[in-house]
Amino acid sequence: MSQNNDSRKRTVEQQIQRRTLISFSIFIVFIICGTVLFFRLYNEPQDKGGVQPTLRTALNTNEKIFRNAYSEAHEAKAYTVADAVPKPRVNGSYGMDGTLDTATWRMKVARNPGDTLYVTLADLQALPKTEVIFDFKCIEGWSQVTRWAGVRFSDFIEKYHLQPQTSMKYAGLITPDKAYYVGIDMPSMLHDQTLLCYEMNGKPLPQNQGYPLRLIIPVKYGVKHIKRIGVLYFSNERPPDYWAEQGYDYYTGL
Ligand SMILES: Nc1nc2c(c(=O)[nH]1)N[C@H]1C(S)=C(S)[C@@H](COP(=O)(O)O)O[C@H]1N2
Ligand SMILES: [Mo]
Repeated sequence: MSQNNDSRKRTVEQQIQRRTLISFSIFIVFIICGTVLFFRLYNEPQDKGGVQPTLRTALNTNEKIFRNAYSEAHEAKAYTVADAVPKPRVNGSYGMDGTLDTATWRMKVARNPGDTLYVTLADLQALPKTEVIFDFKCIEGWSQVTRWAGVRFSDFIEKYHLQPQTSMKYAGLITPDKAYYVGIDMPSMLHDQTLLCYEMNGKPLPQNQGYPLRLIIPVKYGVKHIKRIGVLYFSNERPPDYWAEQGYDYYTGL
């Protein structure tokens, strides 16, 4: 009887030992993996975006999952005029120095190498006007319902016969002084809520919100809504992107 008890006791002790050993081994494996990953990241040179290739691979994998999970035709939720805030917040002023004069401003569209199209504000206003009211989201964590109008990017492409250019993978946009720039995948550019925008709350854009022309692209976070567009071009390579170079995700889709 007592022998039986003893052996049972030992079994329990053995079990405890066994479990302790397993937990400890798992712990060691985690420590080793963590250390290996740490030194790998530590020694890895950063890419142009200041991000190590291992982390960039993770960001790009996230992008693939996002792209597959969200159909290209999905619409950002639409709101009514009454939902829109009267004085939208101003955020970001790179490439916005001084005031812009539309007497000399043109949007330069790099159609082909050595073939540039110059588009005035009046040219754009002559095209059909589309209004978009949506929840504008900044990566910094704020959002607000805002109201914009302009020409749908896809309408602009059609009227200016730029369909061949849209077979490229990306569009790039740059401020006139080249200080702010974004790159955007073509399906998002051609989305029917994406605007070359010249009005906010039924009035011309204020200078600090992109006068005379900005991008409104509700399927993306605020960073991609470039204010004061100077140049539009097309590319199969990812165009340089201001915030992607600071380590943010390139796609920044919603
Ligand atoms: N030229 C330019 N466009 C820009 C920025 C900027 O710094 N410069 N900031 C971006 C960011 S981070 C946001 S959230 C939105 C803000 O637009 P708003 O000032 O109209 O609110 O503009 C985007 N477009
Ligand atoms: Mo932002």
